Amino acid sequence: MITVFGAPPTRALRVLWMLEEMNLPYEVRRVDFAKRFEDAEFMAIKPAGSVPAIRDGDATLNESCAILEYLGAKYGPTPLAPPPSDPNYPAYISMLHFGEASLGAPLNILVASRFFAPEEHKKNWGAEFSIELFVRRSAVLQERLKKGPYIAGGAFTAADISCVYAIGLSKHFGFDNYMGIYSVGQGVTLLSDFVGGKFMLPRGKVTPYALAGLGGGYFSAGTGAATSFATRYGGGMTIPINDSVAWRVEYSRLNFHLQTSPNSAWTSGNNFAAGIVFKLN
Ligand SMILES: N[C@@H](CCC(=O)N[C@@H](CS)C(=O)NCC(=O)O)C(=O)O
Repeated sequence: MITVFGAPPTRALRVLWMLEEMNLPYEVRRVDFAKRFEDAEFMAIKPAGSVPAIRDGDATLNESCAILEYLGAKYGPTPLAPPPSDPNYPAYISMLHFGEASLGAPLNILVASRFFAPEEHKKNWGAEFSIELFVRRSAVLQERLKKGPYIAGGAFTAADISCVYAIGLSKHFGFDNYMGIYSVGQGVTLLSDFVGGKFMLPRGKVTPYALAGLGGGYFSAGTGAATSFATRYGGGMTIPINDSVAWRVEYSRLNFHLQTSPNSAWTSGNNFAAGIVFKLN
């Protein structure tokens, strides 16, 4: 029995997808990401501390795309892993590795910078460059798909699994627009609009997310009006009811560049929202 260390939405998804396609028996050994360095069994297999890894009898392997190659070679033949004699083999083997080495790997720098780095390091040059790399390199996929229905020719292969995961990783980054009209008391009305980024990490049926955005606020009172620059950050969770309707709860902190006291040029507020969202397909 093959044991897979790690679970979706990590790169373990590539391995599980291949195992399912090949109809091979396996078990998933979850790795608690926050405590992985204390997980002796996992660290013995993957001293680098990243997922996925597999144990297959006495063999242990890591690197998601190497695992795909191993499964095809060991448990094939399978159309998912064409042999060197196949005319599509050169495209297959290069795109299998392209999906991680060229597409997936640079995104790790972006994820770490945007979500774990201290505030002053979030928009570092390296993180911005990794977006540029990803966009430029993903054009290779378009070229491949102009030539055939799949990444490496006429049939679905492990190269598709590899590249689709990388594209899916970029989908965790979304666009967020947030508009609101509020009565803030003492005859003041606030009209605000924020645009920004969103990082979504699906966990089973629930999708928690973090968000950050920039925007503007327009305050109007009986006596006059003021426009101000504003920032917004926070997080929330979406829980689907069906394919097009979901519950959403969200908290965000709004900061307006507006002097309301002699000591501060900023004024802030907390925003809690709960409701139903509709998806238009
Ligand atoms: N090239 C490796 C990358 C593995 C990787 O970066 N995994 C992520 C999760 S999808 C991870 O564990 N990151 C945390 C770390 O490296 O410490 C592979 O394809 O297996």
